[in-house]
Amino acid sequence: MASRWLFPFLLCLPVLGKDEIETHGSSLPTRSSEDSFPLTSKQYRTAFHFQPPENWLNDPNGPVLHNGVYHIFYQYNPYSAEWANITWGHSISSDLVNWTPLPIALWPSEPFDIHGCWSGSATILSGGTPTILYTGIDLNGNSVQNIAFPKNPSDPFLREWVKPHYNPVMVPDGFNATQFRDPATGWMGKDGLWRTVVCAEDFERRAWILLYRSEDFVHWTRAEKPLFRTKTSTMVECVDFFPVSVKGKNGLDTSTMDSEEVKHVLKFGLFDYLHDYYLIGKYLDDEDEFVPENISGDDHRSWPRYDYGSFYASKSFFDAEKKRRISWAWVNESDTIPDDVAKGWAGVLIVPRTVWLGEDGKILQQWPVKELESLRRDLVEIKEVEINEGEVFSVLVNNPSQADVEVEFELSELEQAQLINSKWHLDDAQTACNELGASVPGAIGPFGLLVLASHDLEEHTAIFFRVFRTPNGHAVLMCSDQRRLHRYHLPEIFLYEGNYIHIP
Ligand code: DQQ
Repeated sequence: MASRWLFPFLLCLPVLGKDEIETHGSSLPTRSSEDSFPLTSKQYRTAFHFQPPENWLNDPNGPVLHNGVYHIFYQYNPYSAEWANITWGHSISSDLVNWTPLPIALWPSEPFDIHGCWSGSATILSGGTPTILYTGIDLNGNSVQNIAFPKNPSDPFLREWVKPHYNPVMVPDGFNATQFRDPATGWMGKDGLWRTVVCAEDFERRAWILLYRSEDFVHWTRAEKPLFRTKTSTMVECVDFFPVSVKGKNGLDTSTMDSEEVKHVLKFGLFDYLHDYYLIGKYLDDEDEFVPENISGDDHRSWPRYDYGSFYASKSFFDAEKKRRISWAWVNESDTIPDDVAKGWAGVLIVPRTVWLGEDGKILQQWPVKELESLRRDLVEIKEVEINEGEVFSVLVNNPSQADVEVEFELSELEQAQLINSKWHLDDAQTACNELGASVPGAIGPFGLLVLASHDLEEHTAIFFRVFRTPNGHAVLMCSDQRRLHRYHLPEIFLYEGNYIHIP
């Protein structure tokens, strides 16, 4: 870490702004949170993140690149801004930045999906046409897996989808019939058989990731051995299973098999915690066995999170044109149901990210796709500002509810950092973020950003850091805290979040 200044300060990006930059001591121009935009204001819609023109969105489904067109499907309520009447919304793009909404791809209409078309995936079959596997909630309220094909495979936008009458193609035999869902993108083994995995729960409420095989992608047989099982949560959701290269950032086709140069990632959401976790390991395709390397026991608290904050139900795909793997996820950006209904929308997707295996082979790395840089304009550049303890440096920009911020903090006197002790929960950053918050003073920190802040700072989201000494070097605790949002209605687990970054 560079050593220059000690920065026990907060940098503030307010919600309301003019086209100017102001530096203040501890006093800021007053404007109370009461003056914020009305809830229904378009100001709160996103410009960088994907969201449908109106109504409710949750999980990203079946992302795929087909003939130069990116497709994103998503769990969508066409009638209202609350979770109900779930269909597959559909949008397309040529650059992952500008999206065109298309007609809904899958509607509940048949006995095998009449109560909802839930999450699933797209797989490009041997002829080059994407095929959808999705969960249907059937007439009895049970979960089954269904298949759907493009009605006209030569339509460049794949606007219409057909659900063959022979559905369902997988049923929850021997498992809890209401907890069986989210089929992953298929891959083909060296034996020429397709595989997919599906999340399930047994009658003791333990989570399974079931493996299925098929010759034709239509007739599926469950393998005796699951790909994975865990007791750390009840159901798991939205499984994603994909290969990563041990050399460099290039993504790999989902059917890339076991070799010295390939590891596999098994990602799933834990239903009890609403967070996505991932395991890295070797997939021995002869035996269809996945051997995780980065975990030591069956306890999610020691497993790596895919990301922090409101991030769930992620789903990746291989971009064969640019040789990269791209990941999407759902951000549960919502208020109370009446507020969501009043403003007419709820839920966005993360900005698409390229994902690859870090050099140490132990963690995934992610970065927004390059195309997003085209959204950058009205650059505000501030260099070398020194701010003293307790001060706030305020940056007021033109369209302040959308900002892409790059900030570097340089710290001096790292030796001042407190030695970490059990009080700071080295293994449990979330508890540390909660207990320390943004206001408990420390030797180094808290310092960081207040974003979406009202001028009086009554309302804000804090993203802040603390530096500790550890027996092996330093640890930076990174936290976000949304407890000062004016009208939040988030589950407690999303309100404060954090992660320790270890620096040798
Ligand atoms: N959302 C879908 C399910 C999935 C859950 C229903 C995860 O298929 O398990 O909208 O957010």
